[in-house]
Amino acid sequence: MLKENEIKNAIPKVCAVHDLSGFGKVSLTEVIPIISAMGIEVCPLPTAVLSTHTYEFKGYTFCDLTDQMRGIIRHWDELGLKFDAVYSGYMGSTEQLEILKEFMIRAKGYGALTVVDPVMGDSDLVESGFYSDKVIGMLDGMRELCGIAEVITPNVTETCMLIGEKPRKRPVSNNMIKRYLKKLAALGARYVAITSVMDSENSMCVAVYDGDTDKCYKVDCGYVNRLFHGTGDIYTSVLTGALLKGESMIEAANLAAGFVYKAIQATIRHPEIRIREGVLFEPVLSSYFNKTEYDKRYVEI
Ligand code: PXL
Repeated sequence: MLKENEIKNAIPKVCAVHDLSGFGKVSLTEVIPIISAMGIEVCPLPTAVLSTHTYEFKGYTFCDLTDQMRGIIRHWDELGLKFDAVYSGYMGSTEQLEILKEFMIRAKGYGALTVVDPVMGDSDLVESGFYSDKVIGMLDGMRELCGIAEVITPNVTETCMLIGEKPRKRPVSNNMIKRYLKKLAALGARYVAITSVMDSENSMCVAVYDGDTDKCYKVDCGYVNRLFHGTGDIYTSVLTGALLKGESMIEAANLAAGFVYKAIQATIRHPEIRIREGVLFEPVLSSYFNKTEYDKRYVEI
């Protein structure tokens, strides 16, 4: 459970540090609608503006906003803004990691929840060039950020990069999952969720570590034999919103997995949607957060 903080906002405010990609749903085009639908205000601190995200698109535009980020933070400081959470994703440069580190340490100091999705790539995405030299160059900075954040949500590839191991052949055994979780937690985070874990030939889960109870879990995501794009940002958005609303780590992780599952089910009804377009979460948004009960998708491991 989150500790009491000294922030006095009418409704919780999340500062979302992500890029804005105009087409192909990822980052802010997912973070803003999802967290808003959970009754939480989103204040974007954009890292870059792109015409599309970088997976399976060629010739996309990329406008780095490093200098803007400094000015935005300065203005917010003048306004005396305090955030209930700072949640980061795709970063445009190593310099931005330094800016974010300082910003997060201050936010943590006044009681904000800090969430880092250390977006660096996925082995399935290597061919797109996303897992580039630039990304490799950001690894040390991402690792430091993961030491500052209370919640981190890497995928399996990012996990291996962060803990300095070669990505293994899938599927990943329970013992291996627990080892990954503990090694990630040793970087400094209290709560860890590893996304897109293939735990058997035909099952995908999110692996969760809750430092409050020292327990590890697997949360079932439902298996579909197809790659989906932008699901990591959807997952961490719901997780962040649910933690801010007072859910325990495992209940927040469960709620997030259920949302991604439903968005994927909505997407596969439209085979004309290409992977790079992202998933159809919009039809799920209006009803999902109004329910009072959710399927239990997790087991302790
Ligand atoms: O979180 C995924 C993501 C975010 N932003 C950009 C990306 C990607 C993944 O491809 O390219 C720009």
